[in-house]
Amino acid sequence: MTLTVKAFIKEFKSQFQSMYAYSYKEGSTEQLYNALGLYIKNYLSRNWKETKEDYVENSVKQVYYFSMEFLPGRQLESNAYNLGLLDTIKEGLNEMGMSLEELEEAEADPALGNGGLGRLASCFMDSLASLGVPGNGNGIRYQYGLFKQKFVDGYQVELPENWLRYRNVWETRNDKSTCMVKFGGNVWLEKNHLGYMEAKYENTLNVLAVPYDTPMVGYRNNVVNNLRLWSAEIPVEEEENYHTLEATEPIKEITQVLYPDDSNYEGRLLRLKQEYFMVSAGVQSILRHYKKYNLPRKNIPDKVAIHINDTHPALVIPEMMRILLDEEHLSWEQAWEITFKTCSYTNHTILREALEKWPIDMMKDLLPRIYMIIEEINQRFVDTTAPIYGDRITWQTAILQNGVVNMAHLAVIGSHSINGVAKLHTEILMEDVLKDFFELYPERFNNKTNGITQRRWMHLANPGLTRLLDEKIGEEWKKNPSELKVFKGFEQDEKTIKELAKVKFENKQRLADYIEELQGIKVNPKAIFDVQIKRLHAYKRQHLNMLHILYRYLDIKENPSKDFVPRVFIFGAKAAPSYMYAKQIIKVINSLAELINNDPDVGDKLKVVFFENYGVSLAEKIIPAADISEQISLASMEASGTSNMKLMANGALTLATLDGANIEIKDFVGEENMFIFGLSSKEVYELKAAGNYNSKGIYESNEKLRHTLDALTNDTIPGLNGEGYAVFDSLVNYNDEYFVLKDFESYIKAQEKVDALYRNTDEWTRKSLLNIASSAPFSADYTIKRYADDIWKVKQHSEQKDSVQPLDEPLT
Ligand code: 26W
Repeated sequence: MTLTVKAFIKEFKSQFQSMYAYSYKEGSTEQLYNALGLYIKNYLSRNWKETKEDYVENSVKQVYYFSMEFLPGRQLESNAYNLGLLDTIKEGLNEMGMSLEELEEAEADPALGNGGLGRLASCFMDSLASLGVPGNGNGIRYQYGLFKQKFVDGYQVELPENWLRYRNVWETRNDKSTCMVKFGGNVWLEKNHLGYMEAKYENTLNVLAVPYDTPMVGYRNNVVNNLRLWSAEIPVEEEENYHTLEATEPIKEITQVLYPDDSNYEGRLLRLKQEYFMVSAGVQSILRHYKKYNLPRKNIPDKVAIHINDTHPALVIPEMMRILLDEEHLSWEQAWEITFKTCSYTNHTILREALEKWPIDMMKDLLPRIYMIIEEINQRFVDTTAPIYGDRITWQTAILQNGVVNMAHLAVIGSHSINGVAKLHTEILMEDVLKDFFELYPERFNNKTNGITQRRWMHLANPGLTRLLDEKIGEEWKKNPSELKVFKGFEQDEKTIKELAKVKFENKQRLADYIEELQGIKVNPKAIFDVQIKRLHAYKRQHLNMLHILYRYLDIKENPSKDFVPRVFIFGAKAAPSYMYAKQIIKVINSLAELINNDPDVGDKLKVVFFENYGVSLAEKIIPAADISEQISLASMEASGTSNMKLMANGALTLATLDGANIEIKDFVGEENMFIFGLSSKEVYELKAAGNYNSKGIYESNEKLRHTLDALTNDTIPGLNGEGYAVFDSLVNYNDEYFVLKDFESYIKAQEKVDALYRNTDEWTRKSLLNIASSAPFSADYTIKRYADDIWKVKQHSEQKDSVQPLDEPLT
């Protein structure tokens, strides 16, 4: 049944009235948004219920994606869109004198993640539902998301992100499905009257895990999957023991705030509590649900797949063992076979400092039974591995080493599948980071290159481009992204090239207006919009970008009559609050921006915009307007990247090192349609192995570079308090860990090529078109199809969906 505009208006009015007891005409934007959100949630609730029932009735295999982070973005528009209601709602709102865009701004953007890993989890949720794959998310309902970033005098300041302040219309608290999670205390094993070993606990801290469920709506297929986020509370029956507010703190703090660190592991007790809390509640709830299938326990792996998103949820493995041993009374061998066949693991980073290692003492105190099980897993691993492979490899791959629990080793030993997130990254896992394991278990390793959902990142973020594509190649690409390649046929079509250029220009105009409104900076929409949006980290090399800007600024000042192609550099990046160097880089970029944007000699030739508080909603505004996608990490360091895919799909040309998925971008679109520079990953490994890198030597011998670097310390940039020195020092005096100086020259050359090409608008747009047309392989639908087929062995269940066709050129 399709919803008419008239029916919508009537139902919306009554929805509003039932919530607020006055007319919608009196409503605030927040209230109107809440009413609309709840209206949509009611609308989809039947499909939500039926999807759940359908899965149980048909005993289908389900996948559970365990992740400490999800970054869903705003859900109003995407839910309305996937349900096929968007146009009707827009029209209805207009008739009532409102606009969807305006109401949408009242929606909080749930920042329950740090960056790429969390956003990937949410793209996957969208694809699972859209493909009709029975798949659920499992995570934490943090009361405070990733901090809100402000700049004060160019410095990053962190403010709390209270995203739940005005309620969250999408979630449903599910008191029927709570679980109890136990921490600390003493544990021992005792034979019970049936002769089974039973785990006995005393003095534990009991925490009630309360699930909040959020619908994950499939694209026009009536499927609604579930994202389950857990919140920690005091068990009702223990409430009387908590006399003061203070006493409740240790429980409430568990799900209070997201750790704002990515790519850096800190061995904090609270984080370990969060990990176990989420894992224990998730596994308990899965096994309880499995009982509805009325099947023997040995069939669990036929009906359940649990995915471990980076090592953060790796305690799934001992937790599942605990339940199967202590509560289901299976033998170790039976329990292990079930656990191992159920679990799979994705690695998302090769940075050593990001790999989790928990102190044994901490684990023992907090999770005594879990630690006993980990010890046993480790012992059995050592006992079976050492006789075959010898002591060296066994020692290097053990879970318990030097007083720590190595979580990556636990995840690898307990999972039947281990994957990286881009071809190069998987190779590096096999040859370097997890090399010894690759020798033990080659068959477990596989690659699954990341993907993005076109629905959010093209259809909704870029309606202009979507209309153009619909008009040129029909609408089939929306269900089947591989159809995008048909757009290649328009490469030589002058009219299409002009139309595409117009779409991009309008997007840039819109972003320019937004920049002016937000920051008061006037930027020329005819300039090249050069975009780097991602977490701030030295390995991602925002400071290389900064050095090029500085170099260009000096060039403009010294050569006033030279003809420059106007450029607007756009940044969005948060730094981990404790990451000093990253914060210093932010300050340098901001001070440099201040200098450049206010220098009358510069004018339109150069502008620098650093957005505050980068996140999903901002990305949706920036990406459609980008001309250049900066993907300039030191080769080998970026596992995959996903902004590279979003920017490509929106017609930006990629300026990149051969790192992560940039390599696959090159394979699909061709080297001639992007700008590649810098060391290859092989060269990086060789340079590291040789051990003779000398950044100071480069500084001394390269005049251009020296001139630029000196400007960091000679008061060229006003407002700095030593941050310029800090960057200079790390690059020149501390031997430049990420080879910024080594890649500087070739980066500058690549940037010159960018300018030269931009002078030829049609040629530029033609390449932009080829990028859009070649971006289909990075659809998360394909990625999820491969996870479902190769790793999880789950089927596309729903009847209505169109089965995803494999690509012509598979990424394996
Ligand atoms: C323990 C602290 C911590 C927290 C988060 C360490 C590491 C992380 C994440 C693994 C960091 C992350 O988000 N990695 C990114 O994952 C993306 C999705 O696969 C990739 O595209 C990025 O290249 C990778 O940096």
